[in-house]
Amino acid sequence: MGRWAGGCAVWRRIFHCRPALPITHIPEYNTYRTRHASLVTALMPANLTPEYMEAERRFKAATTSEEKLAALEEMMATIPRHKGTEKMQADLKRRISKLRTEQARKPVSRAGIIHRIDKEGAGQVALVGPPNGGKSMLVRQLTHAMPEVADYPFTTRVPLPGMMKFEDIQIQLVDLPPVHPDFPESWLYQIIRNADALIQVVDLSDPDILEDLETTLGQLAQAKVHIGTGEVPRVTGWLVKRSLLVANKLDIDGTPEMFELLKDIYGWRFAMLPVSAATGQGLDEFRLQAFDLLEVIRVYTKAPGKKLELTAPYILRRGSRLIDLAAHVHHDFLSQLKYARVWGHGKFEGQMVNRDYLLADKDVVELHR
Ligand SMILES: Nc1nc2c(ncn2[C@@H]2O[C@H](COP(=O)(O)OP(=O)(O)OP(=O)(O)O)[C@@H](O)[C@H]2O)c(=O)[nH]1
Ligand SMILES: [Mg+2]
Repeated sequence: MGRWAGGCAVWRRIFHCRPALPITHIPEYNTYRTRHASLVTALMPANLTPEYMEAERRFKAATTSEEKLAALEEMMATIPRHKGTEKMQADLKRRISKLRTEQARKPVSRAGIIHRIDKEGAGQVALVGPPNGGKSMLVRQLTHAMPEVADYPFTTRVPLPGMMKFEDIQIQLVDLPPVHPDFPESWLYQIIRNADALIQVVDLSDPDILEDLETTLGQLAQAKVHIGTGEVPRVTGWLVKRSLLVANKLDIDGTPEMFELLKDIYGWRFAMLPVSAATGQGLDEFRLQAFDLLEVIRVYTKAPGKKLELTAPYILRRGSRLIDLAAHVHHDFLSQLKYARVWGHGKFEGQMVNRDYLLADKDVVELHR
């Protein structure tokens, strides 16, 4: 305030013209305070990323409500999560929900259908890859969804989500049409860009596996999506997605050798997991690694003095602190939280922690206000 009092003409004028009145009784001062507060929020460094700026540029250039919605969703996915952007996040949420409501009311036209998958559960993992790799079979085995599985390419034409159980939570898998130049639908890449993480599925029994893999990477690159290590082009609009390369059909003769070869060539670039959707081999590890890709933690709350009953956990981003949990549980906790007790990850047996305590997966927290 002091910095403003000296430099601001409005302030000087208010102060000099009516010095006798208590400051909060001067209407101009109150108007000024309100304006100043919104200015301060606006000036708070938002540290917006180039990806966000690119999505915003696409939002401004969008002509249809579908394009607008896709761009807004991407802005939401790429906006940095911290205090300085809270207002922007709330505003984005409001605009997304308004557009969704408008779209839900629109009659569906046959031509130019655009598909979108709303996120559910602890996070959304999209399956990408060449035709026939076994994406649909994996989704069939791991969820209750029933996508068509067939031995010809391009079986899947529309996206289909399914919920995969991992321990006590659900992760959303999305079965997609193949990522291939012959399926150039832009909505496919919008879904991929919007997903929280990607699982690239390849067929170890396919002699063209290396070409197929490069084709997938090429298509993703055209959509400005980068996966794995390696340099990301320094051009705005690129998104880096956490990913895992799942090498499928490990039940077929000769595939373990092919997996070794794949590791030699791409091991430096991608985290890899060999599986067989047909026999179930490696699928437990698939669940675990899909969870790991999401970079979230599960936190349980318990009422003071009550016995612990493990109910559905809160899902928070890795790196969240006690205060983030408090905000999630109830907005009152945000201002009233005094301390918490924590049980978890081996060394906490009900210790008192403060609001900056860094939460870990499976922590049990008793909030006190
Ligand atoms: N042996 C074996 N066959 C598999 C396995 N997973 C999938 N398949 C077969 O591979 C073929 C393709 O499987 P899909 O799940 O339809 O493949 P997709 O990746 O969804 O294919 P598109 O929809 O065309 O992109 C089918 O004949 C499956 O039965 C596996 O683990 N082992
Ligand atoms: Mg399929």
